[in-house]
Amino acid sequence: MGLNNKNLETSKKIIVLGGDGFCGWPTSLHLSNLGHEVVIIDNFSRRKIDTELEAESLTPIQQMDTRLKAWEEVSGKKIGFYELDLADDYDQLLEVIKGEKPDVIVHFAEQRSAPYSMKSPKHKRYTVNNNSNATHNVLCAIVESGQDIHLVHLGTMGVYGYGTAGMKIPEGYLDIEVKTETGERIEQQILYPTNPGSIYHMTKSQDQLLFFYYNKNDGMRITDLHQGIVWGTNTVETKLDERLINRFDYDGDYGTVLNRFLMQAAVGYPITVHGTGGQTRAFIHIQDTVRCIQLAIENPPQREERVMIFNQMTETHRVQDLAKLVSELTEGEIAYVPNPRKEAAENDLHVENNLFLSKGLKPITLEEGLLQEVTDVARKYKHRADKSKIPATSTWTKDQEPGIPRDLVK
Ligand code: USQ
Repeated sequence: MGLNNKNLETSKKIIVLGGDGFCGWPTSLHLSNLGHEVVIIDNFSRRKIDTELEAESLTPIQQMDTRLKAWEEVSGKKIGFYELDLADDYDQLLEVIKGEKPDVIVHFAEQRSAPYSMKSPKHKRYTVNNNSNATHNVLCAIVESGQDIHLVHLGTMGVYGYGTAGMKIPEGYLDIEVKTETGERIEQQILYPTNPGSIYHMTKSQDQLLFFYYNKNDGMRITDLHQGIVWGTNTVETKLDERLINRFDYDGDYGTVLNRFLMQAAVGYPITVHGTGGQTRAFIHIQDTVRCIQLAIENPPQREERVMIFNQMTETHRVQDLAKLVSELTEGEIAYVPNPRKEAAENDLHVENNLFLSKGLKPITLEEGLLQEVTDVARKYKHRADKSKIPATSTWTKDQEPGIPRDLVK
């Protein structure tokens, strides 16, 4: 699979909010390659946070102008771009929606790191202000524009918490039975109760309520994707040209667990398991992320239909098993470090993901050789790594210790 020169008969105008980020950029390329007309809105907040943290993507990502020029050269397709802060620039956002008249808006534009959201009161407040205002402004502007736009939002598996009473986590809605005063039993479906584990996850839980309200009040068509932890870095489109390369975060705030383990092994740093490593989480490869967004766009809810919720994950793994897998693949050494987070030391996780499978998703799993590909990318760019940025130093409470390997504690 490579470049797609056909224009879809069902070509749509799609605005991608946060289209410069780790999921947003490859999604924008994928949708453009499919023949959709794509317009990105981004405020480069993620790049500004790189500067704040003095931690850069391991891969040399290019500036937006260069990215868009490269894509046009490679594919012959143009992607539009507006620099806007969605949390602040409401009037400009409304103007763009009125002018571009999108069929779909894909919303990635939120601060997405749990550790970053827990660093300090400033970071907590920034994450809440940014994420909640951005989501609300988008919803409000869609209603104000008077257009029938399908909103596809990137949510998180973390809204559910990671423990259940032995049941599979359903796709958004929980069947319940209530007993009335007369003893009658009535069945209902409610939004699965949220149990966020960080300020970041809390904002995504609050997003769910905003979607519920705007769907109920304005009949807005909304799909909320509860995504697991993304691993991998390349997609079909980002591999087409070095200038299209995607981000690879490895630092203690933005690096996610599997990519961190692969990168740590590649640069000769201990694989940092937080606590016992008994935490079980849901995972998805970045190539499946972009495919899921495509499937969500192709399968919109009807007007007046309730918010459609998909669990966007393909497999679950225990952190310690991932560490062992990476260690075997790379001969990397494992370090059990203090857990800087407040989370269950051990949990089981069973997740329903039939909706995407029924729409045609063929999951890419850890077995597919792509772990080696991530390792190769990490080795290729290891000269760009700053090892001092690897430990997770953001703690959930003041009395916790950072996740630094004991031998390396100064
Ligand atoms: N962990 C380690 N060692 C590390 C890094 C992490 O043991 O070096 C552990 C953490 O303590 C945690 C687990 O690995 O138990 C996952 O951590 P993570 O940083 O990979 O993922 P998380 O903070 O949950 O956040 C990421 C994305 C977020 C997304 C979420 C999906 O940054 O945007 O919403 O994954 S989910 O985890 O399903 O809620």
